[in-house]
Amino acid sequence: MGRLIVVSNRVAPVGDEKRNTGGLAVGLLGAMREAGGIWFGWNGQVTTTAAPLARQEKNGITFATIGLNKRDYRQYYSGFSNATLWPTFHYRIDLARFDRNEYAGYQRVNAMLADELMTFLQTDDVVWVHDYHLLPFAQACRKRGALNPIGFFLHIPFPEPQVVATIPPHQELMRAMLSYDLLGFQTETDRRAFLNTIAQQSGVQVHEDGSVHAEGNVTRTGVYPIGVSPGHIAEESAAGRDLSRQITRGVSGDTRKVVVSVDRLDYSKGLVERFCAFDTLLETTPELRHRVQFIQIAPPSRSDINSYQLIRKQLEAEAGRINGKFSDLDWVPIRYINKSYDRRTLMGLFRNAQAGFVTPLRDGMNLVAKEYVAAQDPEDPGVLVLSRFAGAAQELDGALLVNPYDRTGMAEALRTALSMPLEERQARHAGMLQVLKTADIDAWRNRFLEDLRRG
Ligand code: GDG
Repeated sequence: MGRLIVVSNRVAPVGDEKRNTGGLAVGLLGAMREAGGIWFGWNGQVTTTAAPLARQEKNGITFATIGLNKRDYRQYYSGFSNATLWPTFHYRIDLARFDRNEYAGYQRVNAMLADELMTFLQTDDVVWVHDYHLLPFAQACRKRGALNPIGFFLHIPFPEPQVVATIPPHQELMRAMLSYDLLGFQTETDRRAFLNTIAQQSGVQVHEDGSVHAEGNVTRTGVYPIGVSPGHIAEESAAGRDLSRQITRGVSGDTRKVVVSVDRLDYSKGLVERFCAFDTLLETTPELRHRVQFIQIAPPSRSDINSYQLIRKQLEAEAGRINGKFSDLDWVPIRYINKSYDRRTLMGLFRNAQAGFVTPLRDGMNLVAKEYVAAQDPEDPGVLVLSRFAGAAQELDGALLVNPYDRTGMAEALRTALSMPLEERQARHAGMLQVLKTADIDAWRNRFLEDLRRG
């Protein structure tokens, strides 16, 4: 079996694996370890001068990383990737901008990464590329002569054709995606949207099995919902339970119910709408005041982009307004926290919370929803309140599904969650846990890699 080369915008930092690495990184590291693999991509640093590719080995995996200079970072990362593709793919064309120079930078960095890859690519290597930063990466590799199997997995949603069409070079981008041998999506909805886009905008033939035939090349498509490691999470949550109790004791007391949310601070996660829903809950259910504690953990992300600074300001204002309205000497309804915690604490916090409140406006999958379910005590589980617009909603049918644009509906679901009888909670949780165990992170990567290798 040839080596596995994983390519992603960001390579997870080497070391400190146990404490902080998320499920995705652990799943990918496992696959690379099995196949003697290489993880290749940006090291997260912005440099003033060009830095050569650095290689570091750990536990049988090579981390091959490179820095980006300021212009590349601005145009490729903050620009076209995160100010054009990210908002558009999350249906926020109101927040998207297009700048030709940024697009040129995006293409330039993809070409530069392909140049680097070619320096160590061997003929029997299999290449697995991740996410929207790298849509034209396979095309750049093919231009440089790579004949290897190259697969791509899109972690975020794929939008409807009319939305894709708002990106000026959309046809070029869609064509470039057809240089991949296999394209993986989180849900059937995403895959369908991609195939419709290709059929409508490129005039390329789409076959019934979901493959696309263009210029002598066949690109297969598939649905691979990303999963978690329920076994690991159960261990982490049991270990983190006391830790998280100590942290929350001061705020939750013994009788208060806890509602928890954890998201990167991103406008796609529906945080403002969620805060408003909590406001509505307290407004319409006075008996819950003093009795419920909402903990929102939201580590800042992409904070040099305007729309991210704006969402942060809006949230601070909302948290302040709601807390000002309802707080008492012994109770602050919303704990809004802009920092990150280690994984065990987080999983322990999930386990101690009676409701997981996961309400993105759009999300490719949403791992937090799955982690919340996996972290519960099966004997006394909490209830997941989940947006119907998260990919996870297509699998987690034991959740209370909500429309994140309907604050009254969200408040009602939260009320239902907080008063749900034990038997119903157990039944809903058992069904969802079974789904998580069957379609876990190992199954996700094995299915994708088997399909890619099969060719
Ligand atoms: C993209 C897609 C798709 C969060 N805060 C802390 C922390 N986290 C961890 C969570 C979870 C991960 O980060 C976030 O994953 P999500 O899936 O919720 O969201 P995105 O970052 O937007 O991920 C998404 C995903 O890719 C995978 O395909 O599901 O739809 O947008 O694991 O637990 N981890 C730690 N401390 C924190 O404070 N340790």
